Amino acid sequence: MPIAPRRLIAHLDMDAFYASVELLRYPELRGQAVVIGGGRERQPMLRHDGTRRYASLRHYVGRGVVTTCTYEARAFGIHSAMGLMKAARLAPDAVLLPVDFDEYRLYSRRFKDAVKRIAPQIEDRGIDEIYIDLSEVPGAQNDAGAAAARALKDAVFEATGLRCSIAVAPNKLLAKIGSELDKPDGLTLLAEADITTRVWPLAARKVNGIGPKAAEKLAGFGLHTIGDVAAADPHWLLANFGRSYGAWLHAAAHGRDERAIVTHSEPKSISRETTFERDLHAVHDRHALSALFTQLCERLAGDLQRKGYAAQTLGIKLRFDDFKRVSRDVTLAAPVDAPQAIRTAAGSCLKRVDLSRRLRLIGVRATGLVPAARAASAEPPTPGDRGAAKSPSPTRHKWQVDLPFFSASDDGAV
Ligand code: TTP
Ligand code: MG
Ligand code: MG
Repeated sequence: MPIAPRRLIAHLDMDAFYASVELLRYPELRGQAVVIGGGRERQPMLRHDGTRRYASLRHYVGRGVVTTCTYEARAFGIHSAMGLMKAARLAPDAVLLPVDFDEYRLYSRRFKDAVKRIAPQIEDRGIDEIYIDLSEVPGAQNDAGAAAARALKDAVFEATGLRCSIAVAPNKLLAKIGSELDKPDGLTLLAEADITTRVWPLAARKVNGIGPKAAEKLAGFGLHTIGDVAAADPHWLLANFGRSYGAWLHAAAHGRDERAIVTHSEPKSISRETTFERDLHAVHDRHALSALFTQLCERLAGDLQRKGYAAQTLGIKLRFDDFKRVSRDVTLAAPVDAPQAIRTAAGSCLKRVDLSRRLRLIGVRATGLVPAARAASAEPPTPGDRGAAKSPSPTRHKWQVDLPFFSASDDGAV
């Protein structure tokens, strides 16, 4: 019998993710303290001479918080969730940029796709982080995953221009702790033998699963570091933190974690959206808009069919030239996955919106997903529809960005 390979689990987390994506389009800000947060009204202004004028933190008035910031801004003591006015006191000259989730989602997808081409076993943990099972990646067993991790960092940079930090460890718990040890642009190998020296001195809070409340309670007993928790009597932990959490605390502090990489999750929604390069008007650009809308519905149908789902509810999302957002949806009598049925349903939503302003973005979203097999009796797919699902990605229209996003936790934040 072949021996099972040693588990090599990596955790990858992008460095200053939203801020780094912004620096790709505003490279002149590299090296500066840049804070992401606040509303759209702080869009950089293009001057006549082609240079840009950025909002600085000093003029900020309001209750907004820092979403994230560059490492240069962190040097002033600024961090995520800090009030922008407090941040302004620490670094008045820092540049303030608004958040642009669509852009971050695009880069999130790009870096994950780049990783998957090298190591297909990944667990999505949110917009900027993933676990990766390197156990069976060729060569990884020879050097504890060092070369594979280096290759992943290079592939992410190649695909996105962004840096990330990776740790490789025997399990998810240690990998997650490890990826923070050498940020930014880190590559950390953490073995069981390193637990006492590298993990035990860290604050208990660094364990993913010890939240602020548990950390406070531990501190109340004088347990501050992971090592303190590891040294505590396991029976005492059970008595004070409950059987299940107490036992987990003991195991976690000793770096034990058997959880597998979860590579699949059922999607809650599948959607397609397009941001136009110039804003379009429902009447003046009717033909272009109608063709794009139909194309989006066809692509959504292709996505649904490829993934094997039919949708009970179809919705649209629109963003106007003043950045106002509108969404509408409709729940159907039977789930659908055919392009024409999706176009009809989405079209009925569009009729319920005042379209007097120009549009920046249009999106179509399928929710209430059911496995297509269960929906098949409601609407048998035509051969043409299935053909569309198999065809490669259609060529892009020159002024269109097509962003598919496929989310297990989409909350319909339209
Ligand atoms: P993080 O990975 O926690 O932070 P980061 O990528 O900005 O920086 P680091 O180099 O330390 O990893 O979060 C990823 C993104 O999630 C971050 O860029 C912005 C967003 N975010 C919030 O919206 N609110 C928050 O409180 C935090 C912590 C992050
Ligand atoms: Mg990050
Ligand atoms: Mg993260």
